[in-house]
Amino acid sequence: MKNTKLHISAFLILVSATASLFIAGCEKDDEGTQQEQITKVVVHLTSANGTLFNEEFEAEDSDGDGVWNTIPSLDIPANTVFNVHIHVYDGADEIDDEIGAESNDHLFTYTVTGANLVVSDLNPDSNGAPLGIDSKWTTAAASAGTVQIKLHHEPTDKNAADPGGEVDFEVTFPVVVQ
Ligand SMILES: [Ca+2]
Repeated sequence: MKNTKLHISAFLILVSATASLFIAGCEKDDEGTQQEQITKVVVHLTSANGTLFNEEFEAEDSDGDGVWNTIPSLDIPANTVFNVHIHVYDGADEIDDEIGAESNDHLFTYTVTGANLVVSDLNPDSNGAPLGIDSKWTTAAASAGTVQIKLHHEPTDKNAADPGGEVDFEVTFPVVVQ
């Protein structure tokens, strides 16, 4: 009987210790939401007109230090409209849902250089300001350049040229419109 009681107490201590660890891990920092560590970003382009194009491009930063191991070239057809979604990973975990749940604290920005590509229609956060995990990409004539995709954390002004806040990730993909 005594032994059973001891076992139960030990079990309860373990449970409460685990629970505290879990709560600490999810705790918000003083500023608001926790900054993410990003190890993989996948750009998923689907042509808006049917099945012409449906491809994922994965950039990897295995240790999440912001120096990328691999960045593929986005080779995409000319004169095409795409629906684009960005999948974001922290290790094995896809964190798109977390970003969606904290949509007011996040903003994806897209800076195109050189290529005939326009990024528009960033999907909104829960206040109606841009989030941009989903967007529309429109290509024109064949050309080459880059697109820099940046995830801002707790931006101070989502509509400013420099939205402020911290950067969860920043990756520049070569783009070939062909
Ligand atoms: Ca790295």
